[in-house]
Amino acid sequence: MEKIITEGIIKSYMKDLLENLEVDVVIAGAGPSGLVCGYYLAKNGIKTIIFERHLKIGGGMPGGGMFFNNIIVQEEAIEILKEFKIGYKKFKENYYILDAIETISGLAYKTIRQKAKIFNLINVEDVVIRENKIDGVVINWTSAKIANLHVDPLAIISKYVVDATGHDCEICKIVEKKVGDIIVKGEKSMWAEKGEKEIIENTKQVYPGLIVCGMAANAFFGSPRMGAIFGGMVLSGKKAAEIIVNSIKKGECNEDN
Ligand code: 48H
Repeated sequence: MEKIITEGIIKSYMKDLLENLEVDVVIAGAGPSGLVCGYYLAKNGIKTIIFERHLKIGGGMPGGGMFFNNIIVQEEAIEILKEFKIGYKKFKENYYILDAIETISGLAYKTIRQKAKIFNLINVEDVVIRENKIDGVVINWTSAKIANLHVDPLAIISKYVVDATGHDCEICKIVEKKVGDIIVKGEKSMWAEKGEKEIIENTKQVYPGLIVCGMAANAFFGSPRMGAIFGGMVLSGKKAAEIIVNSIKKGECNEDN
């Protein structure tokens, strides 16, 4: 039995990896915005994988606000949550209460069922660049990073990379540091209304082949944080997917990797 368990896990995982060496979209980060983005991409037939550096998926959502694991979502994002069949209760006009664990579980479940593959425990540590376009990501085991081991990484080729890494805006910072041409302004202090409004405008392509969404979008453009309200995160993930779907349909991406 032990041999069957080991063989099944290794063979199936290797198959998953080998099938995803070249994809349409790589998303860095399996928080709420990255999951929603992955769901809508996969729903539109775009081959999508998500790398999450942690053991668990969900980013900042399971923690709710200061460990109180409920979250607030505004009316305009409820349609998305209905699509994921996530429960919600009206709190006040325009504001709903959701269970943070149910919400993140629901987002992850439907995203995976839609066939956006999530690889956890893998850190995106760099990008692949060709001329003036991001053409994929450079990955390594999170454990190698934690152990500070000098182990060379591997690369995954993609038409688009989505930075859904949250407050740290990590992929954009890598591009800022190594490629230049972009500047990460850094997130500002809390102002929920402004942060939630600007996150939608901030969700866009910031460098050829690189889209930023979720909290990373506000960090990139110097917009405020907003606390444990998540309407903006899911709307931003959906918008990032729409940008990519439209662009791929128009044939705007570089096909000759
Ligand atoms: C692989 C990585 C890497 C990397 C990071 O933080 P998240 O939940 O991000 P969003 O934008 O989907 O949601 C933000 C929200 O959770 C939040 O923090 C809010 C609303 N804050 C408001 C406030 O005022 O504080 O998820 C990002 C995910 C995490 O799971 C990271 O582990 C992961 O990205 N990640 N994965 N490679 N280089 N960097």
